[in-house]
Amino acid sequence: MSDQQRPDRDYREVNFDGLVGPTHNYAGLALGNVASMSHGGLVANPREAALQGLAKMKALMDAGYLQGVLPPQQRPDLGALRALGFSGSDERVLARAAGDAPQILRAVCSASSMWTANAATVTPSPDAPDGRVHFTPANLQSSFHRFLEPATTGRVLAAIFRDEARFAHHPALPATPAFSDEGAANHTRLAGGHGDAGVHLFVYGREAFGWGSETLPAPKRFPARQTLEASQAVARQHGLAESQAVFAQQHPEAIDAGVFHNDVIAVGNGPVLLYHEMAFLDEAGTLEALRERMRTPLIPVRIPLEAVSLEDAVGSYLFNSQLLSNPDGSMTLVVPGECQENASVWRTVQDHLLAGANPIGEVVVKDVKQSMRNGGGPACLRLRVVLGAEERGALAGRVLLDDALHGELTAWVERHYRDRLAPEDLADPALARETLVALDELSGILEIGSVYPFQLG
Ligand code: SUG
Repeated sequence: MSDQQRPDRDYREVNFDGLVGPTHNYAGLALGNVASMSHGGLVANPREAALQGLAKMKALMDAGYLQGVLPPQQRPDLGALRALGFSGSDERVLARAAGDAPQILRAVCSASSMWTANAATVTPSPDAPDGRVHFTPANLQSSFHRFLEPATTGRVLAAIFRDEARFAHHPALPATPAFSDEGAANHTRLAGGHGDAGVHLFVYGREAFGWGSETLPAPKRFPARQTLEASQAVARQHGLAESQAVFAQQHPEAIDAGVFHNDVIAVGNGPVLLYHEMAFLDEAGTLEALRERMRTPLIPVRIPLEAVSLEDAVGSYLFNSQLLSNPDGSMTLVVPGECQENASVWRTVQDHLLAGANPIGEVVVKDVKQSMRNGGGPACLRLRVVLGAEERGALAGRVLLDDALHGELTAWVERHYRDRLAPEDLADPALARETLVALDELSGILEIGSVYPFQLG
């Protein structure tokens, strides 16, 4: 579409953060995610988790960034338990699952939809041949607890981005290992400004149809969640041409060190790609492919292994930061508190990032510890959607944060959330009832209509 056809030049990034759900807990569900594996069984504080998330959203809104919110999902997912053969009343289903299969009960209680970087892959309208914004919910088939998300995610996205003239929704890819898709956590759009034509960097961990070839590099310890075939399929759905997309393999050693998504080792914004030396298997080839396609010079900001070890990158989540554009052309990096607690990482932030020749002019520290203990940093908690002014005007529901909505959501959390949730509490039928009451009220606050299974009948 030409600029003449598209008068709307005011493109801005809206970060849609996932509101942490009332069943937030530490279940040790995610193989290859070091924080999740080491914190399973701890007592969680869902209220604090949700308030930490809301405080981050409010701080970014107050700083002038556009902030959106996505609702949590219905948990415990009793429908999933029934599909697995647990029957009888809700109380009986929960009791039997708790007795016979406690790990399955934990999975159907996970509040993992808070990590909306895994909700979907999004292509903004300037890059799509039909001039619409394209969405594909991630199938998240790598783990059972996350595989339960895409159906509701699809309904939520369709409810908010409802206007078919402006928004296109694709089905999640087939939920099978060959098309394992983890959404925007493995996707970065690089462009001059948000409204300029972008190049899409898709990062995958393994090739599905390459078996038979002994030489294909793959992680040895932990699973590679994203496949090349999945990334290619999403690019195809969205109509991206070869000249708009780069497919790069993640370094298998990084996956084995706990980098289960690319956004644990790299983050891009505008023309800037902040990445660790061990992010890509073929670093030089990846940068070259990006440069060939981009219409503006790429600004790589490379952090060498000698400055930050893989262990420190994974422990601090330095790269799971939000890199945000400011009106004066500078950028702000929103890092988790853990970066400040790690001496070599904090030194790198000062010496390499702030003092370096790059647009990053400010580093803001945010405390999202409740989420971090499950391996979710600031960047995991948000889905980036670049939208023009008219597209923002076409959003349905009340999902763009302002002071009033922030106040209502905070009061809602304080009314409904527990401040202590241990694994054994998940079988409590009162918890299931509390969440339904809370979510029904929330869909009213957000004005998104009926998106939950219990509302659909
Ligand atoms: O998929 N953790 C999530 C964390 C997702 C982080 N997202 C991004 N990097 N974009 C996961 O591994 C742990 C749940 C538990 O163990 O209770 C969990 O699912």
